[in-house]
Amino acid sequence: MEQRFVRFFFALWPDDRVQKQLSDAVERSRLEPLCGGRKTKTENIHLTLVFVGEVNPGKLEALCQIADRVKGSGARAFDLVVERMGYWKHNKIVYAAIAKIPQELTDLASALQDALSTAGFSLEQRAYKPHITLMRNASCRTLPELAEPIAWRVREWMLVKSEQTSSGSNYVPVGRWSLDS
Ligand code: 2AM
Repeated sequence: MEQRFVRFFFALWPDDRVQKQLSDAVERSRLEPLCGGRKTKTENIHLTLVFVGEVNPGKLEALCQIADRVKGSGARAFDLVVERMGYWKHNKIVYAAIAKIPQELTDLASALQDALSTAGFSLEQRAYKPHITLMRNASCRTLPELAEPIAWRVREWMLVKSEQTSSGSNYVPVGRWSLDS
C-alpha cells in the first residue's frame, strides 16, 4: 500500500497568554484591512526551530530520539522579546521579530539541524531566520509599531505534525522536551 508522508517541524510554542498578546497586536494594528491576507489562527502562532518536511510517519521515533539526544546535551532555557513586526515581500509574510536573538536559540536550532543531518534527514540549506508568522499573503507598505514589547519565557520545545485541511493548517504536538533552567 502507498505510504502517506507526514509533515513535521520542531518549534517553540508560546503559551496561551503570549499567543493572545501577539494575536491582539495584529487586531489592534488593523493589519488585515491594511495589508489584506490571512491572519495566523491564535492557537497556531509559533516559532519554527527546524522544518523537517514531509517524511515517512515511521520516522517519528527517530525524530524523538534526536530530540532526546539534543536535550541530553544540555539545551538551556532563554527569554525572547518581540519588539516589532516585520514584512517579507518575497513570501508576503508579516512576522513578529525577536529583538535580540539569544545564543541559546541559535544553539538549539543548530543542534537539532546537525543531529537531523547526521541522521540522514535532508534539510533546506536556507539560513535560519527565527520569526513568528502572523499573516500570510499580505501586501504591506508600512507596518504599525507594537504598542509594547511582548516577552516570552521559553522553557521547552516541541515536535509538531502539520496537517493540511480545507480550513488551513492544523498543528498537532507529538513530542515535548524541556530546556534546562
Ligand atoms: P513560515 O511560517 O515562515 O511559513 C510549518 O509550516 C512551519 O514550518 C512554519 O512556521 C513555516 O514557516 C515553517 N517552514 C519552514 N520552511 C518551510 C517550508 N519549506 N514549507 C512549509 N513550512 C516551512
